[in-house]
This record gives sequence, C-alpha cells and structure tokens, in this order.
Amino acid sequence: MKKICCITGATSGIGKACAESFAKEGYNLIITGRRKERLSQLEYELKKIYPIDIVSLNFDVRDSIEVETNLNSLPENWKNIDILINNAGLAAGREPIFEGDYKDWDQMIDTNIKGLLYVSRTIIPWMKERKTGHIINICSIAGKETYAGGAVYCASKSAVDAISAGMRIDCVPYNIKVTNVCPGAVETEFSLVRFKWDKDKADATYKGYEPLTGEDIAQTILYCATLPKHVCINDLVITPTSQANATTFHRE
Ligand code: NDP
Ligand code: 8X3
Repeated sequence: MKKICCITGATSGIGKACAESFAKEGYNLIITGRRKERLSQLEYELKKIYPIDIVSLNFDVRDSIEVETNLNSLPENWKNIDILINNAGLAAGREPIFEGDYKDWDQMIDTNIKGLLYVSRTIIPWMKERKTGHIINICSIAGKETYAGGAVYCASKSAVDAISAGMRIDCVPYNIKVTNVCPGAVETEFSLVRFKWDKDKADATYKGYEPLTGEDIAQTILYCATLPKHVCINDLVITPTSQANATTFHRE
C-alpha cells in the first residue's frame, strides 16, 4: 500500500519541491495552500507523470475552523497520514522592531506558530491511533539565532523549535517521529513575500553565493523520512556552503 504524505504550503518553494520529490518516490499526496489554481496545476502535473493519487485541500492555516473542516473532510483512508510536513510559513518585513507592522507580526505569528499547531492538532490523533507517523516541522536557522530586523520572524521560528521539542516528548510513546528542519538561505518566493514582491530586494538576499534550492531541502526531508523505523533525526540545520550561520555569508 502506498504511503501518504501531507504537505502544507505546497504551492511554492520548499513545499512544492517536497510534493515533487515524494511523488517521485511513489507516495500518495495531500497538498495544501491558499492559491487554488497552483494546487490544481501541481496536482495535474504530478498525476501526469507519476501513478499516484493526490488530494488538494485549499485552506488558510491561520483559520482553525478551515483547517479542521478541510482535514476532517478527508475520506477515512486518507486520514492514514504517514508523513506530515508542516511547511506553510513566511516572513513579512525586515524592519527593526520599533518600526514593525502589526499586520506583518500577526501574519507571521498566526501562520508560522498557530497554523502549524492547528494542522498538527488535527492530524496527530490519527497518527496516535495508528501508533505510527512522522511529523517534519520546517523551522529555520532563524529559530536558532536572532538577526537584526528579524525579531518577530525569528521568534516565530524559535517557537517552532520549542514546539518540535515538546511535540517529540508528547508523541514518543506513540511511535511518532518528530524532525525539526532548520534551513538557512533557500531561494524560493520567501524573500519576494518578505519584501512585498520587491524583486531587487529579494534578489539581493541571494547575491554573490549559491543559495540552497527547494529541491535541496526536499531531498534532505526525503532522507529523514525514509530512514529505518528505529532511527529519527530530531533536529537538523542545513545551510548553503557559503553560509556559516544566520548572518555570516561568504559573497564573491
Ligand atoms: P514560499 O513563499 O516559496 O512558500 C511558502 C508556502 O507557504 C506557499 O506554498 C504558501 O502557499 C504557504 N503559505 C503561506 N502562508 C499560508 C497560509 N496562511 N495558509 C496556507 N499556506 C500558506 O517560501 P518557502 O518555500 O521558502 O517557505 C516554506 C517554509 O520554509 C516556511 O515555513 C519558511 O519560513 C521556511 N524557511 C524558508 C527558508 C528560505 O530561505 N526560503 C529558510 C528557512 C525556513 P499559499 O500562498 O498558496 O497559501
Ligand atoms: C529563512 C531564512 O535566514 O532569512 O527562514 O531567516 S532567514
């Protein structure tokens, strides 16, 4: 029987790359996001290539009712989720804290922390019932180190770091693995979103060095997800070779 992988935020970047990598490995997929057309397009493209089933769920992770309604609407056999990739997230703004925008703060906190919690709260009981499962939380190097203009984004990812640790403790009796993945710079739509689609600012983030790609992270996640039953990678920081920590880059 094919395994089921549920990926939040599959319409772009790391989530989309995960959908492609897990599809290639023969997993059935549940893909989610707010941009419905992108979900439909991805579902169409993957089904054309791979002999797998895909369910697309179109919801905003910030809305607990939408999260529960959509996930609970899955047919019973689709609730047997083997892997949950809690990926949906964003940074909004890069101002010092005294110039921060409340809307940006709400969006980051509601998406990165509360959204991840709502999705996990709905799916973990199904894993617990079956005494099997693997939750992969996409944290960030920003959850390990705070940088200028990133207080709230970094705080939201620090929260993910803490939630992963707590989730692992609560889930360990039920044979559920929890892996916290902390990427450094990955070139996706992340910086475009952070800088409100200012392409020059987004491009500057990746200038002078080779950033990671969504595919690099997807391959790493696939590795974590396909280890033997008794092996769990708990916490993993991954950067481009030219990035030493959250703020030190070697740019040519
Ligand atoms: P992208 O902007 O390319 O993708 C973000 C994804 O999250 C999209 O699919 C988007 O879907 C989804 N998303 C955002 N907000 C919501 C929401 N409210 N409800 C549902 N889905 C949402 O960025 P990345 O792929 O880079 O980011 C993925 C994750 O990786 C994030 O958690 C990010 O913080 C983390 N990360 C990224 C790094 C980087 O350098 N790129 C480094 C470290 C961590 P849609 O808009 O369709 O809803
Ligand atoms: C994204 C990486 O360093 O821009 O989480 O915060 S960083």
